[in-house]
Amino acid sequence: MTTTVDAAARLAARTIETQSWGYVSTGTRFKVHHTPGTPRDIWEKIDDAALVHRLTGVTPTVALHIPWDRVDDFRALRDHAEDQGIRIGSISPNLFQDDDYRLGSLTNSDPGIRAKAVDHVVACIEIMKTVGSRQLSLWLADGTNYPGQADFRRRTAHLQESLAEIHRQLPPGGGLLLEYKFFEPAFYHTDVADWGQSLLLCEGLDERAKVLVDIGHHPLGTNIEHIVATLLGRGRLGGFDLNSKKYGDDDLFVGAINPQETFLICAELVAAEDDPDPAVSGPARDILYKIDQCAMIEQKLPAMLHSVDAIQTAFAKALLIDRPALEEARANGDVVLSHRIVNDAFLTDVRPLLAEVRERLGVPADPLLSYLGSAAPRQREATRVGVPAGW
Ligand code: PSV
Ligand code: MN
Repeated sequence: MTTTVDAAARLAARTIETQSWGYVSTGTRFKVHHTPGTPRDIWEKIDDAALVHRLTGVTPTVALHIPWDRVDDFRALRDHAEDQGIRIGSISPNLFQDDDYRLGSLTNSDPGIRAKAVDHVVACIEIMKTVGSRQLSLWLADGTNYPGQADFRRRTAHLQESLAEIHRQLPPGGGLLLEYKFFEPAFYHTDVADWGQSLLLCEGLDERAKVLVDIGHHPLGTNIEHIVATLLGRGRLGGFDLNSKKYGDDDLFVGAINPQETFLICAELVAAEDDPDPAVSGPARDILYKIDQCAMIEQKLPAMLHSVDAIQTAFAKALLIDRPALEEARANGDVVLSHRIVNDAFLTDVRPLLAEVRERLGVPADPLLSYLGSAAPRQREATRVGVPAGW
């Protein structure tokens, strides 16, 4: 079993990436509600990401989405982030908000539209080089709405070819993370619908291409921790979009609906990090933990602080699983005891441990309450007048 001192050190070193679009006004197709203090542009989104890092000590990078976060001078944006103690993290291209992509982007049967989509992603790779980003985080909205609408195999072949072209342009040390989602906006078929399809496409490239798991992108009841373990076993789990869901791709904050699921996913990750086989532990220690949530009616910055805390809570519990006892119970075929040992860790109150971690990091013991009790919320509301940023 990991001692609490080891656990505190590991928790202090575990970093989480927040996302620029988590700080702005988002909503459903019915209504976008604005909340006071919302950033008006990418510069203010970075200010909020930096504030979250100052309060938590564990969120040193912020993900960008292009073109939502496009600026004329990305070097200046990089400096703006670095001046405040954070860096720009993964870059997400946007292949879903251009009329040309109505029938698909990288899968489109029109070579001109495929080339346009590839060019956009390559432009994002150029941004990666300027800002010093290591990961291209790619999600495709491509799919069809009706049976008969298109040829599945031909679309997959186009996609594989487009990905190979993109992959060749990655900067040294850069990786491609391919996210899957089983529906929405397409309702009949999605070209990268599940982890297996994403893995097959990644295996058609070299080891720098890995699968990204967005927690909300699974049918209800899916055993996500099993998917995570499968990908870890292949060394192809590259990252997460962390959030939670009750029904569809709800993008609620992390752990809100099923904290046990978050914990069980973390348990697989910790087990892989500690695996004696370096082919498993190596890639497991190089995973991007990105938040991908949308605050629809709630305050955005507190929602982000809450998610960071929920992720740390789940990892803290996972680190407390008594592994030797679990191994023994499993070896004895003791089903009830095996479950009991894992559940004991889940039921442990890790708030004192997290307070210790935060003391090590020199940040408030409770970042959310500290923020809410500070002058920052009112300052942000007073200074940020005008139109808040959205999608
Ligand atoms: C798609 O639903 C997704 O999860 C992708 O990660 C996008 O980049 C993000 O949401 C945009 O909101
Ligand atoms: Mn996502």
